[in-house]
Amino acid sequence: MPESIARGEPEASPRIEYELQLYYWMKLIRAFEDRVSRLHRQNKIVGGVYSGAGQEAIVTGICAPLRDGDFVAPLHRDMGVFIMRGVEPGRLMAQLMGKETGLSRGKDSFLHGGDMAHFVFGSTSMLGSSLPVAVGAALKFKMKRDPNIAVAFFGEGASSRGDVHEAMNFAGVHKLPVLFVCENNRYAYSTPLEKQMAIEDVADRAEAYGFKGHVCSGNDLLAVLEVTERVVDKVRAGEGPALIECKTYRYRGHSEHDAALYRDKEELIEWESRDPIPRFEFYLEKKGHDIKRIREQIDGKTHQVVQEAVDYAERSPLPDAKEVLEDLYAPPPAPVTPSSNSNSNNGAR
Ligand SMILES: Cc1ncc(C[n+]2csc(CCOP(=O)(O)OP(=O)(O)O)c2C)c(N)n1
Repeated sequence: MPESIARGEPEASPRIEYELQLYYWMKLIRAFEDRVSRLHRQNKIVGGVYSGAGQEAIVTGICAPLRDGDFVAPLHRDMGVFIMRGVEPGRLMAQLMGKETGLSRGKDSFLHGGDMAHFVFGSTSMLGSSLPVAVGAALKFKMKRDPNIAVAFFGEGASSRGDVHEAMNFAGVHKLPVLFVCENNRYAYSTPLEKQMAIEDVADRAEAYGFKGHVCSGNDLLAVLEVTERVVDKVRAGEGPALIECKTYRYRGHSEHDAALYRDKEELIEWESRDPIPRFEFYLEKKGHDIKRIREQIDGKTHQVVQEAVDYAERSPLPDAKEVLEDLYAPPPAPVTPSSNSNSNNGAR
């Protein structure tokens, strides 16, 4: 979309075009998630809805510098990762509505619905268990000398789980190309940060596993982008894993059924005043853009994209009951014959 905005600005440089694209992505993710929250109230969504509203700068700033073929394991709050990695918004919406055209053909809610065509692993119910999977992908990249990297998102709540530590330890020992991203939004469901961990920064844990931890404001797109661009280059160059902790806040409850009464209203207002979208608009305006015009154009476009996604999902059929047992298991591997086995280590696996 921003290419067309830039057409009215003949002097636009690739960097300006890129920044407008980032703005578009943040706005699209917010519009998509807000619509999903409304659809949930209309009883049109299957399963829980975990809105990432307020955390768009993290998903955008982390995913923008990635390349095709990089493996990403999002957390349950990261619908934006799918959008950023090129999954069609209509298919994502169909997944949320449990339709045949969704990522898992109507067999799941948003949780577990990955899209390996775009190298996006579905978020797992079991908190933190996607990190060892991302580390496995990174191990494969290293063994095959593939220049891709793996990215694993997790919350500060998940960081208290054993899987997370095992994954980081293994990645540190083997210097794997994996970026760990902690979206620290201060609450794990109703558990506040200080009841979750005895230290201030999750990033401090990285050092114990032999790599660097970085802290940035997750509500400042430019801050997330700056540290990600720098760190991703090093991870890709074979310098081993890294951890980026983004300090942020979620606006809505843990999920749509949670009124979040355990939070102080003042605290929410304070964080809303640090919203990543107006913050980036301020930056664009100071750089000389006509932000009112850009906002209008982008709002029009994001509304259209989201509406088309909803229309597509609503028009799509529910899955046929006959398919209920399809796609549950990977096809069995081809049988190993003595001749195809001749190079193996006495058949040992
Ligand atoms: C192992 C495990 N324990 C508990 C839960 C229940 N649960 C689901 S989400 C959540 C809070 C997660 O907090 P955090 O990891 O900080 O991510 P956030 O939801 O804040 O983005 C909890 C406790 C779970 N799904 N898995």
